[in-house]
Amino acid sequence: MESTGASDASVVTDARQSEAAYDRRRLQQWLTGQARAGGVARRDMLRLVAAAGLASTVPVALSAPRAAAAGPGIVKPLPPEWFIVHGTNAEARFESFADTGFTTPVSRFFVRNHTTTPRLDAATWKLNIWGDGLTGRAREFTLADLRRFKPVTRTAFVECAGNARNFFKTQQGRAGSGTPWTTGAIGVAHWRGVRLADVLQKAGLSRRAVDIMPRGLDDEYVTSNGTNYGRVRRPMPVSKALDDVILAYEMNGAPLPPDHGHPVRLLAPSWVGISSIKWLGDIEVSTQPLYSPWNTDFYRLFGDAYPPEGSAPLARQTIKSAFELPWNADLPAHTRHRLTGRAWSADGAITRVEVSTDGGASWRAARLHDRGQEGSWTRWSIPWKPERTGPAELLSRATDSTGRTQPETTVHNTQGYLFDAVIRHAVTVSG
Ligand SMILES: Nc1nc2c(c(=O)[nH]1)N[C@H]1C(S)=C(S)[C@@H](COP(=O)(O)O)O[C@H]1N2
Ligand SMILES: [Mo]
Repeated sequence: MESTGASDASVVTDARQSEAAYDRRRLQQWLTGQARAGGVARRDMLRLVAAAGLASTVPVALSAPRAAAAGPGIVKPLPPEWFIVHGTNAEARFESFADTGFTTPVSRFFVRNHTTTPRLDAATWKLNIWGDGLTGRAREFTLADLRRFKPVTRTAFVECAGNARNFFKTQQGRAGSGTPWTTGAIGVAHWRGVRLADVLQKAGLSRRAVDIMPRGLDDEYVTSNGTNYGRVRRPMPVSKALDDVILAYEMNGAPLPPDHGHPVRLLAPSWVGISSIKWLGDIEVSTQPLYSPWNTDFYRLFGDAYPPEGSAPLARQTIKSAFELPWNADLPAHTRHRLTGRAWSADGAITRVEVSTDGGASWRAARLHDRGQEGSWTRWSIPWKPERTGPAELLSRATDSTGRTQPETTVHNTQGYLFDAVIRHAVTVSG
């Protein structure tokens, strides 16, 4: 059935059925307003999620004990000059991008893992596509099968929805829950693979299909308080799936490395990072809207400015810019410095980056070094010769081809997603 090593097909089927039943129940609750996120109903819902993830419903091979992972459970080396480790995740030091080219080398690319990087064998891996949104039975594809489709390459960022979350706290005085990323939960790569649209067509996509739910083969996600959310999975509308999403098996010209989804991950250009499911194992195709904790509890905007059930599920990323400078970098006065950075938007090409070296009183246009493209980034630079010694703040402000400019502040949301405000980068000018 699957590539998980689960030998007992009936166990896998049981798990699927119970999960499908759970999702149907969850959908009914959602539709009847019982599953509002926030308040008591939400707590009930969390209990339900926990119940649905009980070990008895889980294929044995998936819950087999693993050797305790050393460190964060990431395979590649995480030298401190390139990475900041946050629990099971590794943030890239944005300043270290200064000596990289346009794309982010695999060795520098941030890792966001809910659990640990699984070691999967490409030779036995299979993708199972199933659900009532297919015209016929479930279909399996090996890596060799996928390679028979026409390959395509997309140059795109993967960026966590929580990238820059820490600035909600440090700039706006109100933190969001979750990993305190600064600006390094992003990387840009050339992703090569095949169009999901082509594979779905081959699998027999029904015209009645509305949602797909890709799911990873990594361990079930269990929070520190014991809530089991099951395996990482997040629904996506068929419209996006058929548009520009690929099943990627190469990153920057080499087979996808373990930490980034080996052997195959989804790559959903411009969308929040969670949409790009790593270690892809199966895709449910459904004629009804699908729900998982990753589009109900997580990856919506909650808070004062939003309805109790939260915003619509997050889709596109936002607009940002950042300096390739360490925080509190020391810059000698009376010297001409070349400040460099990158700017990106999910909505359009970056058309302008302005920099302020006087706390936002005056702005100068930076020079753009790349022809911008939505869902990717543009490098920029600007000279600066500071005269006054002491602490200073450097600001960068990007504008994209839709006319959107980074605002001064971002409306707060409890989980600290989609920070898009101008970042005030502290430096010290030394004498
Ligand atoms: N199976 C699986 N897919 C996943 C995740 C995960 O933990 N498990 N994390 C998601 C999140 S939240 C992000 S931001 C991106 C990070 O991709 P990267 O680790 O390749 O940088 O992967 C997404 N896909
Ligand atoms: Mo993420």
